[in-house]
Amino acid sequence: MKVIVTGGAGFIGSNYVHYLMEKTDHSVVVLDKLTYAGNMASLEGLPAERCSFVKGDICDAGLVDELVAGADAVVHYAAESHNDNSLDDPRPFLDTNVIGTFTLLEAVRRHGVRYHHISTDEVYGDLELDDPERFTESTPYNPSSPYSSTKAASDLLVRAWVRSFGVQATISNCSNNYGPYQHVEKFIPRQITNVLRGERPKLYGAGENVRDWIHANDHSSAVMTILEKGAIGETYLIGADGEKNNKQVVELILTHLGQPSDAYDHVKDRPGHDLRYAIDSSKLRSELGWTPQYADFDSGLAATIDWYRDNESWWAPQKDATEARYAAQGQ
Ligand code: NAD
Ligand code: TDX
Repeated sequence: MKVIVTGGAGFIGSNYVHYLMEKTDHSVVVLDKLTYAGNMASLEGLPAERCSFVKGDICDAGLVDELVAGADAVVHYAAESHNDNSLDDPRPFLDTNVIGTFTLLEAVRRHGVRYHHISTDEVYGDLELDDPERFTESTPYNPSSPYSSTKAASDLLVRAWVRSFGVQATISNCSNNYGPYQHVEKFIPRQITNVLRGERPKLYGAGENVRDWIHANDHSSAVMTILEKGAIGETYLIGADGEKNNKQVVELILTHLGQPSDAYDHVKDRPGHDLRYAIDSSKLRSELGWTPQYADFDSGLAATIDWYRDNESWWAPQKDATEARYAAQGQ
């Protein structure tokens, strides 16, 4: 197959491109605008005969039409992805996450191309800490932030294009990813690189918010499984039973890096901060036979810490500007 991967120079998209190169014989065209979040260094070393790169915007209907016409499938990762940025300036989230998805849907509709839509568990809102139910495919949508509301909007567009126009699409909603190539603005890389630089980790509020962590490689294998075996029109939740509160994650990072586990600072909380996300991925496991390989968060985290220690040249160019933005927000 020839697969277009939008956002393939970003964190999860680049992990997926590496995964496809290693595990399949598909060829890939990466379509990426190279915003602040895109990094060509994340695609270094891939075989040029199977993996090409197009710099462009998913809102550019002419370019998207031309590329989709020659493809067998589109896997759509490109997005504005950071909640804190969406609170500061929502507009790019509307453009890329909503209009960009619309543009891709129109192209796959015209050319009859298979489409997989990458989304997030944040579309379901948040849970209480002691809520016995986790998110499932039938949990009502209840997004909190400009980011998650635009992702929710994009999911609903996909559902409408399946029903109204017969587009051959599937959707996945995944929990929080960690692993190599994640931008230092995000929680885990921010704290690892702070400690590597001799700075203290920064916890929003009390640090009791819970995220359900999955290694990006397991996200990739789940998406590959859905692309191969998923039923058209269906939504699949992806998660690896990795619930931890933020304080626990920071303590683990500090311990792995040989620091006292309480050597962190509490900083100003995120407005509207979602309390807890938790995924029930039974449907994906029972219907499509998927299982995560990184069942143990602590060893996946240790490998991720090693990657950031060994790849300072990848993250150092973004670190100062990212921290300056956080400092301006009191975080
Ligand atoms: P990221 O911010 O690291 O990467 C996004 C990529 O999209 C970048 O390479 C950027 O240059 C590109 N891009 C942005 N706007 C574009 C545009 N208009 N046209 C073309 N390219 C554009 O994001 P990520 O964390 O890798 O997330 C990828 C996808 O996975 C997103 O759809 C996100 O909603 C979803 N997701 C992320 C997580 C997570 O934990 N990070 C969890 C679940 C779902
Ligand atoms: O410095 C920090 N300190 C801190 O305590 C940062 C950057 C974050 N946090 C907290 C906020 C969250 O509770 O850590 C948690 C994780 O924060 P983010 O990395 O910003 O992720 P989150 O807001 O949970 O969203 C992520 O998962 C779902 C991705 O960024 C989204 O793209 C995805 O949809």
